[in-house]
Amino acid sequence: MPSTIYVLNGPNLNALGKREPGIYGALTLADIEALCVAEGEKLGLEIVFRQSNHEGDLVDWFHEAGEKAAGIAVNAGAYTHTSIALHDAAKAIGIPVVELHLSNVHAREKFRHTSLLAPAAKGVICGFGADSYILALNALKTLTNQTR
Ligand code: DHK
Repeated sequence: MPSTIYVLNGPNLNALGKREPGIYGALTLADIEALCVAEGEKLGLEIVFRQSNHEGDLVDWFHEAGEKAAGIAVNAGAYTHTSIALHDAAKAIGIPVVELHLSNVHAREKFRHTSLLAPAAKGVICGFGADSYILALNALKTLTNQTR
């Protein structure tokens, strides 16, 4: 049975493609979902791909993934920098969380240099555009081979 990985996306990522393409790239979130599903097929991972602009949805999906999945790849958008609730949710579940970003947040505004989620994550990938998602899935493949 393939392991299930939740790929979760936070606020404003529904606008990818038209949102600051010089920073976030030309691909839409649907394009990125298709790339993730294709990579999942290669890796033997079933991908559950979701986006919400609401913090509580993301918290609920962390808990759902904790019951149903082997790991989470999450681009929490701006909630990365503000959300104690997502930090606590990542700590409340027993599966690895990989934080990811399209842009290199460390080369941008200072307020993006802090992640409240990162201390609760297994690791962080940023700066590789849509490839950040692919790298996160590969990291989770390795991590979940080590766990379930
Ligand atoms: C996406 C966002 O929406 C920002 O709030 C983060 C991240 C960076 C990204 O690069 O994917 O600061």
